[in-house]
Amino acid sequence: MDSSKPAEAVKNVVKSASEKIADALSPDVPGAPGSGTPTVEEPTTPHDPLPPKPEQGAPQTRTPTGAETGAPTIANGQQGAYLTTSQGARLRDTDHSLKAGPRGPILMQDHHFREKITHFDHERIPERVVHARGAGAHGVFTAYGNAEAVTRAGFLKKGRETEVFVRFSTVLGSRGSADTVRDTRGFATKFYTDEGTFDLVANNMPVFFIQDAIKFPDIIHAAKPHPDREIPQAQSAHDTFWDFVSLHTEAQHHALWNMSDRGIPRSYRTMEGFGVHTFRLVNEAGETVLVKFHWKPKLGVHSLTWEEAQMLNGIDPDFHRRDLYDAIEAGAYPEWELGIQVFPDTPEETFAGIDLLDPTKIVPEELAEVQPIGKLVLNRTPTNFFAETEQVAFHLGHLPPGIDVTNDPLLQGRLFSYVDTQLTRLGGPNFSQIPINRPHAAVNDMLRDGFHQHAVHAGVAPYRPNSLDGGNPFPAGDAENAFVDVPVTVTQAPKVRANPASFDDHYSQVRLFWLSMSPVEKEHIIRAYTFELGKCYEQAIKERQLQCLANIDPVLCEQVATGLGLPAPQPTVPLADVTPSPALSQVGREWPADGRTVGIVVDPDGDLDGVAEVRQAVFDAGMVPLLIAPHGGMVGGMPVQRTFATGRSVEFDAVLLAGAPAPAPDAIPARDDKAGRPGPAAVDPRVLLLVEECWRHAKAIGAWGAGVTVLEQAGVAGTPGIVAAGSGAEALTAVQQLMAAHRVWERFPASVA
Ligand code: HDE
Repeated sequence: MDSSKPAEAVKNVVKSASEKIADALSPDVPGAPGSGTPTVEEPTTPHDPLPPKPEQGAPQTRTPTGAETGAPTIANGQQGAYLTTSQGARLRDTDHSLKAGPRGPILMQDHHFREKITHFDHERIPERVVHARGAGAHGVFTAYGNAEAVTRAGFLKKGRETEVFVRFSTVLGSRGSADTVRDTRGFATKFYTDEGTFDLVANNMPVFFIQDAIKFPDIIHAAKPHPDREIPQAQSAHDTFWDFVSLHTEAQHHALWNMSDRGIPRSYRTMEGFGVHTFRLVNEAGETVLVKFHWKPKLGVHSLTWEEAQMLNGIDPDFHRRDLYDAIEAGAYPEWELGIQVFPDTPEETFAGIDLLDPTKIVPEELAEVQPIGKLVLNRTPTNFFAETEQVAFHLGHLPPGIDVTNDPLLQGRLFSYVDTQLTRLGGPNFSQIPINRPHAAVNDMLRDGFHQHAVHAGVAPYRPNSLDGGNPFPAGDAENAFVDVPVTVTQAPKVRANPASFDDHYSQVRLFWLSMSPVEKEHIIRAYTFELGKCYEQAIKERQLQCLANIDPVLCEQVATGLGLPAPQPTVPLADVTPSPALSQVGREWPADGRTVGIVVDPDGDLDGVAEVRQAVFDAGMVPLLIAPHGGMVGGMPVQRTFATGRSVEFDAVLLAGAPAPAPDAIPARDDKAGRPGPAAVDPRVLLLVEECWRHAKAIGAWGAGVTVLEQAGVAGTPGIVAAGSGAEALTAVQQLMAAHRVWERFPASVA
């Protein structure tokens, strides 16, 4: 061990960072846990901490008050080659506590023991009361410039690039819950603009359950697990949720979105995002417009099937975060366009008769086009999940000059809640000084002291007016780009606990959403309601929700009632005469397949040259090929990523069969529940199961050579979306075309119109 040459030692233990980057550029599947390649033997040579993986990013090294330091981001991480105390004193041993003899009690004086255990005892912080489970990534937002006419916000000026951190989340489950539950998803973006941070705290659904923030504890208490047994985790298929939403009918619109395919996204990369509320923009001239924010994914909006979602909860509960990080690592950077719907800022605050302050309503895109104003690219994964994804703190009041709020009563309540919640979750009022939350703009706030104060404020006069600090800091005016509180006129009115009458319509837009769905999407919604209400215990709750469904649409109500074995009630309100909005449907268009996963079933005795060509072609198409073989290790010089024992259909967007592998030694057809049909088979039964599941989930399946016989044995040959090709290249081309539509729904004619 040569401790005088740590850099040299690094080389001996791990590949250098540049070699690793070269590796990452060569076709390789994502998922390597670290930046070095470990040796079998335990390393013995001290060296500096390994560099982050090439795809990892970290918050800039700003000071707590927003100044650039110029230090590399790894300066925030561990330093040096030797183990130290938190004060930097080098330690001789961390495996044995200091005892009164080898068999004696631990000594009170063991400061290292106490420091290590005490810190460990306090590693957890309260999880978010909602949106506890999330995954974050760094990226960059580039403005197109066309919003300059309506807002003075500098980061929306043409060509401006702004660093961002995005956190996606589920709402209901705890931090350890599964990713693919049926739920709304959070889509929160922190724009580190040079005029102050802007947080766009959005969801993947454009409406919310309630119209007034004071109801938030009610809906969340109803949707969270029952207080006595704490079940079910991370889902709405239970009595308290349906009890609340069937009584509080303004929740019906959001409930329908949750029951639609939007509730089970294929990926964070294939979700839309919505600011929900109406915001107010103000331009250089002081003119205002009202807007709704939209995120449009480059890959289109796609979902899992319900069976896939359920299977994934067991097979890969981290499916969405893995997909996000693997896509970034593979270079298939997730992309969205930010768009705005723009409405005139009239005293009524309505558009086409729709109340813009009612968060249970949308404005159909056919009535107000979504105008793209910039592009978001996520291109770096976090270096440390806790420091970044867990400690990031969003707040609707983080607004730059040019963006202001409206009187939406939900938005107004959120303006209070987000700071309040961070005080407990992040342990005090200085959460803005945590590295991931540090602004990229100069901070001069006169806020002082408090737990975990990282800044070292100079000056003696943190008050205004003062003369002792020469009057600093000074209020800014328009010329200095001060934040604009738009002087909106508030109509003289009595103080009341009441909603405007326009908030009373709870059904017309729910019907609009239902009627905008394609037949296959309607079928999924019917099944989702039937499942969720079927999981409720109380008959009264099912009947009450059926009444709500009758007020949305008779077909929806009848079909769900049939599944529940209950009579379908008649509507109690006139069915609204609405114009469907085709933009709400997810099917019927074509999208790129970047970063999608293609499983390739390999027979070690089959056409391995063909497999190598197809594997490369999948890489070249910007997708990730995973070889599925009877055993691990290598096949034909290629690494095997999944075996028949470890792989499962739900991981793949499409499957290619490059052979008809015979049953492997570990296949036990008669009793292995993964083995599929019993009895002697020419093909490994788990391959047949894979094909059957992919077929049921409407995925494209291609085969060539001996692989074609697998299609026949699985009984799927000749059905829509099944490709029997003459070569691997031909099979891949056909499968790629099918993947553009996401699923082969023609395989399953819908039972409703
Ligand atoms: Fe939130 N919400 N929310 N919410 N919300 C939180 O803030 C709250 C609402 C949303 O990844 C909490 O830091 C109230 C709508 C996202 O860190 C909390 C109301 C929308 C996230 C809170 C709402 C959202 C949160 C919990 C009713 C979509 C995750 C932890 C007025 C537009 C952010 C935290 C992240 C998180 C309160 C309604 C989106 C408690 C009171 C509507 C994406 O402050």
